[in-house]
Amino acid sequence: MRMSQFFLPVLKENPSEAQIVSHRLMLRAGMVRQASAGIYSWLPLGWRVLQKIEQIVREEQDAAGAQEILMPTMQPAELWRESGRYDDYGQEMLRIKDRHDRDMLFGPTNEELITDIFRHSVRSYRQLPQNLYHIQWKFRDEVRPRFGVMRGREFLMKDNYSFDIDYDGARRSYQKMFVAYLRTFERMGLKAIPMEADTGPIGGDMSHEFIILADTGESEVHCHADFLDFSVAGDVDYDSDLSSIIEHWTSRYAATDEKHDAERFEAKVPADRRISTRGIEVGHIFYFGTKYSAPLGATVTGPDGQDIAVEMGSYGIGVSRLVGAIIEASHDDDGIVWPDAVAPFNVGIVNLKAGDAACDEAAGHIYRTLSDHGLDVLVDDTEERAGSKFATMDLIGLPWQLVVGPRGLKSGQVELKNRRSGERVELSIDDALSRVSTA
Ligand code: 5CA
Repeated sequence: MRMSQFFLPVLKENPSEAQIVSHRLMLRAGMVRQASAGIYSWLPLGWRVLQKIEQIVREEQDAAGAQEILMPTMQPAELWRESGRYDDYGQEMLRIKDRHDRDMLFGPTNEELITDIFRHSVRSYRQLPQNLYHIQWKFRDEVRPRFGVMRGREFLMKDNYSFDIDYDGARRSYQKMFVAYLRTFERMGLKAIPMEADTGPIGGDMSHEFIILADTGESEVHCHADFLDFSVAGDVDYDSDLSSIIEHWTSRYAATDEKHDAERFEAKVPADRRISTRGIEVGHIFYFGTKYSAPLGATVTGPDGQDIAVEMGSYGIGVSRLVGAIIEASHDDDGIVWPDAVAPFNVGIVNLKAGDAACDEAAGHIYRTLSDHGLDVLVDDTEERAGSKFATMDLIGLPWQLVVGPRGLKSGQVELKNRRSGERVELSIDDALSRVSTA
């Protein structure tokens, strides 16, 4: 992509409405634009990141055996009356009437709709287990939408729903998602810590929130420092017994404020290993048994011919919130520092003298070679001053910057900068290309 043609409305000044760094940087880097309180348009740079995050989520869901579907944003109120949540959900639910005066709503979550799909499609225990997910916009009319995409009113969520014949099956489905979540967040360069959590309006009796530690997080959290060294990398066989992974990740104290027990915390965690800070909830998983299947009549015929209400769980990831959460976890004074896996482009080429034959030729050669390697490349071919080009590259946070200028080219050299470490080296074009494409 050429910067001269790219829709990248960067802001030179700090927007006054932004209270936290991720919101400020997303606005400054031209990633999003607010349409109304808590509702955003995603511009090309932001949309690219959102899609990369979505793709990681999708791949890890697929690997864990979930299947992708797409449910609508608009839902009929009747289903929510069947579960009893139509009135319970209160003002957070956006209620709409269609032209026939029928009550509709913009889905804040999908337990009812998926249970309706299930009860019309599955009859026998032999068709279980099932686990279906979608990545779809949700609407919650939050009292205080704030911090940009972190607490929006319209936001993108991956939500999935598991159906099992009994508690043991449901527990296995829960464990698979627990592990899939650890892997999903780790791939994005995040340290997400599973913490025992309250179930809130979703209900149920087994629940974990996945929390990124950050001063700007909305909830207070307490955990053991050992978590910072935990990892779930490597192959996982989802058909094997996952209990040992779950035990490892629940072996240390970790709780959000609602579940925090200061006495237990002090008893279980040595003083120098206690972390009490704030956190961002990027995922939340729930087991709630027959809370929806019983009232909605989602039953299957069991082995003995009796009807059984299926055991369910639901699992959410805040896909759009993750864009903000990743920036909170990874930025410096100059701008965003994208982890490779979610960067909007892998490499930015700064052509210091656009229009100069040698510079254009070298920048074009580098661009084509890296693109052929499957990397996403943005080339700054504008006539901006060098200082402003560098500032924009740092602001938008691409992992690698390759600076092509007339002076260096005389000796066949370009400058390669690593955005995260700040390290800069002068290299031949070939060496720079192989360094970036093998990184
Ligand atoms: N049905 C369940 C799981 S599928 C559910 O709705 N869970 S939730 O309410 O915890 O939401 C799942 C995730 O969506 C949260 O962990 C959070 O990361 C994200 N999320 C929730 N509310 C918002 C919001 N207002 N803005 C941005 N992201 C949000």
